[in-house]
Amino acid sequence: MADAMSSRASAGGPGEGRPRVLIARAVFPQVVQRLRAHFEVEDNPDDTVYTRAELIERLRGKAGALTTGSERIDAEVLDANPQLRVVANMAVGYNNFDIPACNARGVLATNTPDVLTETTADFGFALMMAAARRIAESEHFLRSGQWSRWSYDMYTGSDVHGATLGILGMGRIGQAIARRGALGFGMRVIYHNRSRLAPELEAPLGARHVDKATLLRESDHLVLVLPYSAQSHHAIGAAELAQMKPTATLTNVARGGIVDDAALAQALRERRIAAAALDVFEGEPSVHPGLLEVPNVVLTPHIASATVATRRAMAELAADNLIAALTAGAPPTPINPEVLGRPR
Ligand code: 8YV
Repeated sequence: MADAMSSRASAGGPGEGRPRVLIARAVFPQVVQRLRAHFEVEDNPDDTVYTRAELIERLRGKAGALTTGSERIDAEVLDANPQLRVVANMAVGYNNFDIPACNARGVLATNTPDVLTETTADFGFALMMAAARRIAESEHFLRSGQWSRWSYDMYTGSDVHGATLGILGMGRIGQAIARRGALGFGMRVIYHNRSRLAPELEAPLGARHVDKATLLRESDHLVLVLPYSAQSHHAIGAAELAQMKPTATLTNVARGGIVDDAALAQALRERRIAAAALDVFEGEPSVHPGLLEVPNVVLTPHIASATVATRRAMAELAADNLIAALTAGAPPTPINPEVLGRPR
């Protein structure tokens, strides 16, 4: 195929040398090298988190950018850089991209689905188990030298095996978590999703599609795996937490903002649910102070996809997308393929 986006405004096109790209955060040196074989690359080996103004400035003259969830790409950024043709997110979630703004300007956006599904599901399951079995809380107790004797009710939690696993957002990662629960731990799986899974996907998991109220009411362990959007903002707030069992746990490996962190901190403080496990936060890397004060929450710094192999696969897939979009070929995982080949 010819240059996948040859009809776009020129930015280092034929006759002007190789396209210029920005790698907005530090990534594997091998991936930087790979991109250097195709492009004039500005990378960020110090891993500076650019301010908005700096991001806009560094994008000047760039035809493409490899971004992470830290970089917001919206109308202001795109209008300041009309030569930008493709933004390749090294993440499956793309709530940092304003897709309508990209569409309106013919900018291709890509993400990294699939390569992180199983790794993220492993971590979601581990967090859920840590909350249910009070692993982090009891480790802090031991490390702080408070363990002087055994007692029958010391750090008793709730069982995972045989319990009801509730999943809000039954996409690829939700299904991978459901598989772990149903096939590995004999859990009963219920889920709520905009659309019901095909029967051939539900059947092997024994998964039952329920309304949100039933999900909240019946889950022993509720795991959130839905994309963030205006519609999913505070999908779990005080009203939803009040519908959960007092023995239930809540795990979020999706995005900050899906849970109302202030309401959750209060529910945990008042033991209205038993425990929570969070890998993502509203306004991260800041964490709501109320969450830092309560013992019954496991807190991790947005690392659900963080294995060496998976992060490498994510970076390579983002690079595949950039290379295909700016040289020749079909980007493997476009978010808005409708802009491909469209003049702008
Ligand atoms: C990333 C993620 O680590 O893929 C996602 O959506 O949340 C994580 O895997 C993070 O967004 C950095 O880009």
